[in-house]
Amino acid sequence: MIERTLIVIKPDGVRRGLIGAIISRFENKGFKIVDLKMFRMTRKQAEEFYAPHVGKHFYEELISFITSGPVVAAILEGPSSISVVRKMIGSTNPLEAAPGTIRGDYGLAITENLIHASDSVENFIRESKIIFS
Ligand code: FUP
Repeated sequence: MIERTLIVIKPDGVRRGLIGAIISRFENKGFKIVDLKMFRMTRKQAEEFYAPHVGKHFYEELISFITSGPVVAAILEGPSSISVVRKMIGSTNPLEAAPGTIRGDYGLAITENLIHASDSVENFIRESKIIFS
């Protein structure tokens, strides 16, 4: 099924000059970029975005990291994009992410793990409203 998903290249990915390398993977795979935006998340946007994680031990660190510099958000379209893109980014912890995935190839830290991708249609709708509306 053709569907859309959201990716966010986090501040570490932008700082390290990996925007092109990361976006290329999705283009090379065949996904269409239907929207693209570089911006810095406000604290309010970050709190809405990460609302499901309120109260977790890493929450404050996550909010301060995601607002620490610009991010690049894109909406990708293609067959089963939500599950395929999740596979391409790899496990949350880059130390456990398989080689060949983005986190597996570029990351070593769980908070600074380079990229976010929506994990369900509901979260795609919720997250893309926060970023693109
Ligand atoms: P993911 O869907 O793979 O991005 O991971 P989660 O939604 O479970 O977590 C969101 C973000 O919280 C992760 F990208 C990184 C951060 N996090 C931590 O910093 N420490 C943890 O123990 C778990 C997640």
